[in-house]
Amino acid sequence: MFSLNGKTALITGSGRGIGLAIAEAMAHQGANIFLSDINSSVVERAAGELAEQYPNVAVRGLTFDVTDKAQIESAMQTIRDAGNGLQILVNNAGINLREPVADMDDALWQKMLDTNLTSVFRVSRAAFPMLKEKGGKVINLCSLMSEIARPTVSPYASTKGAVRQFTRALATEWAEHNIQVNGIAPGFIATDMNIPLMEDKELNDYIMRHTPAKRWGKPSEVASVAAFLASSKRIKRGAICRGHGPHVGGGLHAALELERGHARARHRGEVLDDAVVVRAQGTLARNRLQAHARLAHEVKRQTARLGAQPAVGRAPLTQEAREHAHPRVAGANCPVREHLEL
Ligand code: NAP
Ligand code: GCO
Repeated sequence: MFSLNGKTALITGSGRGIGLAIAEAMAHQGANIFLSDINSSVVERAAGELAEQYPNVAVRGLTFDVTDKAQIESAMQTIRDAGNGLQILVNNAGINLREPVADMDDALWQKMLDTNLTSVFRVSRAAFPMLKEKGGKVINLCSLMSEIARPTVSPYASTKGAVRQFTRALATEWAEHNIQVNGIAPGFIATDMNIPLMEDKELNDYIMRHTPAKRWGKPSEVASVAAFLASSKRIKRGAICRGHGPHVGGGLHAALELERGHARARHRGEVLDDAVVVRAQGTLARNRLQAHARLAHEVKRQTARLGAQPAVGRAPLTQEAREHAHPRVAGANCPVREHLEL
């Protein structure tokens, strides 16, 4: 259904992890693949294995550092010389060096900016002349951290937030060239990048507790979304997906969205649309409209009981209402909350 037959794809940072899974998924759909990575032995091994797995497509390994302009240009020349141009670019290469801001040196910050953000700009710019020849797709790896954060990931969250905005801006700029630009926002995916988290019992437990799917995501689950976004069917029609794309995180983003709503209400002690935020039953991933309907019903009950007029706008929660408020809203201690800024 989403054939990539005859298309050529470049996936940066695809010697392992999500990038390699994306290369496999696109080869499976018929695309010719340029794997690339900073480490030549990693990329040659991965390219050899992929070529064996998919003899019906052309697979080549390119060793280039996405932070090096000259190496980027040389890689693009190699792709140009191969003769089929380039129709799909996946800006996947990325790192996550975790450090509290107070202890961080400029070199670490700059390395994160160069690898996760500036590379997306430089590689996209270098690929543009080939992409616009026949129309194409750019897929940027954003992150759940494009929108939320936790301690020690400030450079990562900053760069992924910027990649999200860059994706949106580029989508508006390149649409006229029939190049669709999309982002993918994976949640917590089981790759080498996250070994330290999987080994951190408290954080791992928090992630599992707040992820409706109750497990770490798999690189292949991100890859199938990438193959869909790259699907040649939409290159002709002009994609319906543009700008910042799907979350792939087992429902964690949805769950945190609902928590965020409660946290904001608690933070401002605000009355929401005549509704005092009170105990909202149901799972965290419950559809917000259903939760609102429950809130409205509960408000009427509470208001009748308290004999108060439904307050509108910013009104502090009454003591009695607070006692009935959802524990998180009432400011109950939520030890894991300090991990994620909602
Ligand atoms: P990973 O397992 O650490 O793999 C990253 C790949 O990028 C590695 O092959 C690495 O090469 C390569 N790379 C690093 N710096 C490079 C550079 N300067 N030039 C070329 N290649 C470079 O990471 P991952 O989990 O697969 O993540 C892939 C992408 O998805 C990243 O952009 C990440 O931010 C994003 N993402 C990941 C998650 C997740 O939970 N895993 C969630 C959201 C977004 P080496 O093998 O030589 O180190
Ligand atoms: C971290 C993790 C996350 C995930 C992912 C979430 O340290 O919090 O590495 O950043 O990798 O990016 O979407």
